[in-house]
Amino acid sequence: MTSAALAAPTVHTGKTAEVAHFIDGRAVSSAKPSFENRNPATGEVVSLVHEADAALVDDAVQAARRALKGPWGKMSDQERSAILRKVADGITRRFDEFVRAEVLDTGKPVSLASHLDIPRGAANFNVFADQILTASTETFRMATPDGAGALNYAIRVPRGVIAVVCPWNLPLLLMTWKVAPALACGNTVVVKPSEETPTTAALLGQIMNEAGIPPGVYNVVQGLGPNSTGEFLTRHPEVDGITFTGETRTGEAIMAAASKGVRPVSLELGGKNAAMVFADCDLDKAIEGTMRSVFANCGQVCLGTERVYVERPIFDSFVERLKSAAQGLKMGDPFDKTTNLGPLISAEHRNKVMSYYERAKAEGARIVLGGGIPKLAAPQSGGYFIEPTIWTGLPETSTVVREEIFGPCCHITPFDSEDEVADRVNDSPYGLATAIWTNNLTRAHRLSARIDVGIVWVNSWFLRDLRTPFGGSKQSGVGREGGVHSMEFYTELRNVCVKL
Ligand code: NAD
Ligand code: 6OD
Repeated sequence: MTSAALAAPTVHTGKTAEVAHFIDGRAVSSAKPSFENRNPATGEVVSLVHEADAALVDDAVQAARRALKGPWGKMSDQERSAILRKVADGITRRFDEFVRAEVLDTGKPVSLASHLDIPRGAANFNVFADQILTASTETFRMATPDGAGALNYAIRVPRGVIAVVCPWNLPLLLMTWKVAPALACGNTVVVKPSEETPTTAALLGQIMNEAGIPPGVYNVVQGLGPNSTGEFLTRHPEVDGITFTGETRTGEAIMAAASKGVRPVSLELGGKNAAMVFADCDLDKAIEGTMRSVFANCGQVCLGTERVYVERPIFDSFVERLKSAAQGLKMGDPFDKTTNLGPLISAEHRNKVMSYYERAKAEGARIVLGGGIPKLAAPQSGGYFIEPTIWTGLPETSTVVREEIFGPCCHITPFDSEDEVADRVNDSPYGLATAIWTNNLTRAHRLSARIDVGIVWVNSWFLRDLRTPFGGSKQSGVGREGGVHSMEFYTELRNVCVKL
């Protein structure tokens, strides 16, 4: 294993760029890059990515351990908070570079990357720079038999080295959603970005250095999951906690890895989210919100809607209006500002989504729209585009109504009563999010308490104050992150009792 410093992970230099690891404050290479990173919008190779073996993962974990004992471990909350603000400023300063890297890695429209992914990457650091300054713990003055009493209070201490394992759908946003609170609380991190989207995590290493984050506090190891970097990291005995976002089955593997040594986990997993559209809703707003929740990021959003339940009196008009709006989506070059539907992340993922499209046909769905692969001009003809698709007519037991597809598609079912729709929505192994479209706010409150999910939106979607708890119930996850809830995961509470 060589550990030579590489040129900073470059994006689009003419010759194929290499994406490296970032360990102890510098870019580090493996002996050679081991896999290609393709632009999903064209299928062309964007970069060659290095893969960390067990020894390199150990280097990163040891760097993170050393950094806990260095200046980072001695800094006040105020000092860390100020540095995190510089990280946010650094992302904003190099905004275009981050946007370009994210668009090349994911194929997502530039409008989405520049309005959501990259601004949220910066915002996550500012939010937790604020949060750490208001974190508090309880203190009790207690009575003792001798009358002198005792002072019993709690302090928060960093958990230690945190492994951060990330998916590909919102790479910078979801990674910083974990890295920012972990660092705010005084931990050090080793990040394992998705093999599909390695670049922005590497680029963030440069920002960390510029902002004054000491070497070893933020480390990145590139590679695959099982029998590779992800598994080496999550099984590493000197990792003190694991935070993961990704598929439920991977979450199970990570939970099993964490059981060795009894390490805590925070898991943000899959979903099969529903929308409930009542006849008394503002239909224009329900169509606009459902369009976003089904098709944003080409349906590759864990919070996205794949099951739509519409009250029978407005069922036909809702289906027609959603179809007509979806026909207006524009696929093509993601760097074109008018493109609003990008490709899926990979050929493999498109095969998976296509298998559900075929399954829907076989199960007897009525195909309202789409169902196939579009014909686009070069170079997008080489990309992993798929048609936006709407189905009706399937029973609740069918595969496409039960399983997470993670593509630009939904099934629409009519319903006749609040009880019926609540039971249907709850009949899922997942419990991440739901959207309720109604002007009857009493009903909205009633249903919000009844639907077994982590997040309920009423007449909105994806809207949220970042101080509130985020996470899922059932197979959609374990734990909550956001605001003070992140503090709960990224710190240990230590009880101190002082006899007076
Ligand atoms: P994934 O589970 O396949 O991969 C996520 C990460 O885990 C990758 O970095 C991968 O390399 C790594 N990994 C895979 N197997 C591993 C193992 N055995 N040990 C350690 N690491 C391993 O998920 P994905 O395909 O990247 O993302 C899509 C999924 O993520 C969807 O199911 C989606 O619903 C879910 N997701 C959930 C949320 C949420 O907040 N609940 C957010 C985004 C995505
Ligand atoms: O907004 C967030 O903080 C968040 N975790 C979003 C998750 C989106 C899933 O794809």
